[in-house]
Amino acid sequence: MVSMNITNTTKGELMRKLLAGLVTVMMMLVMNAVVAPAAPIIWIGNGHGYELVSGNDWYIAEASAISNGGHLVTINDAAEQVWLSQNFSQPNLWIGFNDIAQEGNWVWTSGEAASYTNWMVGEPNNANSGEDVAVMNWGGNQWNDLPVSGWTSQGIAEYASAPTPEPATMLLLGTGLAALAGARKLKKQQFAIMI
Ligand SMILES: [Ca+2]
Ligand SMILES: [Ca+2]
Ligand SMILES: [Ca+2]
Repeated sequence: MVSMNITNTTKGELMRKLLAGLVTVMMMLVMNAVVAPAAPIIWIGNGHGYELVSGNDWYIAEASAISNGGHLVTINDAAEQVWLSQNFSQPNLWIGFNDIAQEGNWVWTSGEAASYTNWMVGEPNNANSGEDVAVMNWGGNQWNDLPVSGWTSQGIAEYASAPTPEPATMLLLGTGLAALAGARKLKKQQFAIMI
């Protein structure tokens, strides 16, 4: 029997490692809950991270996205649009599409080519005194051009680089079964992958 080959010393060593791993993971979970903001969710279609950013002004939302290493979302194709609508259901979310520089010439703040649009019928209409920035989830899941402020208070940021597991998390993988289970739980919390 296998158990006969395990000495009291190795059992003790195993227990010590499991306990040490468990304590470390619990400390990390507590620290994570205290210091870490909600992490971006990742679309497996391109590996990019996405999250809501605040801003009742489009420029503030874009600045927030830039400060976190990205831009307001660039919706490159229908697949990305579908995923976004499924995972961000709030109405009227700022996106990076704008015609600020030249009326009628819509560009993305990321600099990516404008290869796809999803305007609601009749939009963009540059209504009232001018509408130069866009939201998604307008009247469902389509786009509308709006003034830069006053209509919504949130946008979606897109980050080209997916978050990577922290080195401390990787080290825990070697500290026993408890550590392994804990690290998986932590990783799942931090990097929820949504299809
Ligand atoms: Ca994109
Ligand atoms: Ca316009
Ligand atoms: Ca409009």
